Amino acid sequence: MDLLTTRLCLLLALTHVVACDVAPTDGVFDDQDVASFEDVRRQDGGGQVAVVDFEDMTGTWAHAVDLSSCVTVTASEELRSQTLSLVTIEQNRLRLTETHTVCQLNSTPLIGLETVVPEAVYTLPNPLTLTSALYGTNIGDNYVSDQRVVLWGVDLEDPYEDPFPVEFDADDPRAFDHDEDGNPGVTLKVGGDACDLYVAQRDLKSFSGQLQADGSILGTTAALVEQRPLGSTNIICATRFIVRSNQKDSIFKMVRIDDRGIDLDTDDDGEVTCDELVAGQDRVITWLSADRARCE
Ligand SMILES: [Ca+2]
Ligand SMILES: [Ca+2]
Repeated sequence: MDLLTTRLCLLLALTHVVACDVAPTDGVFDDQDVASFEDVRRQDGGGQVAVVDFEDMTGTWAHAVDLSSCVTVTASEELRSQTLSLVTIEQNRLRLTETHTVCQLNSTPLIGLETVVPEAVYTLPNPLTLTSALYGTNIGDNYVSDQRVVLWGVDLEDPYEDPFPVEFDADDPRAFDHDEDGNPGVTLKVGGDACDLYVAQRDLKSFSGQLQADGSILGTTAALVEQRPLGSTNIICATRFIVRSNQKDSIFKMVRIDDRGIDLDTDDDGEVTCDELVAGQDRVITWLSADRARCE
């Protein structure tokens, strides 16, 4: 196997997250005492929000997910998948209704190459709505969300409960050209121009954390990502890999970003946009670099 092929095979592992072993859970998160969270607290470029108030969270928030997975080929490597979303919250006592818009989606490179999810793909399912609950409104109280589901290139009657097809190809009536590029499913860019991979995917995540003194919510993410290849421009893209999710190093953070928060409305039009959030993301979270030590 030549070097490029080896690299591509490793890279393709990133796009075949078929066997994450952690199912989404409604359980209350109670263990943040791990190195990754200390890193985030220490490196966080954010500041104190204008108002720390968990009794009235209605407004605009940033939602950052820094998901860790472990890819084992010859050795175990960490992949971090980093999603930044804009969230509008409506609070009714201890219940929150959240509407999410994905603004940015990046993955850390593996051996210098990366898989790119085009903006035309990650902006497809917007907006996403889910509910979440507070177990109190004091610092240290818990926050737990329902599952957030994102479907790419597949039509399921019940996106949460229907089994994801095990055998699945481009002729399956449940598969469709979601990003309307003329190819089945959605198209991911692997290793620059080396390979276009067409996939169908279901991404289920739930979030849990604790209310922080700086007005943010910090916790972890449980993820179950199922993906099937529907075709590719290069035969080696058809190789299937298994990737293990790593919940203990998967971080979730929510920060208020309207004028009661860190105020990312830089043009003062009364609304925080995705562009303004992306420009100000260093004040929301410091994304971690991949570190194979987390996967040993
Ligand atoms: Ca397509
Ligand atoms: Ca604005």
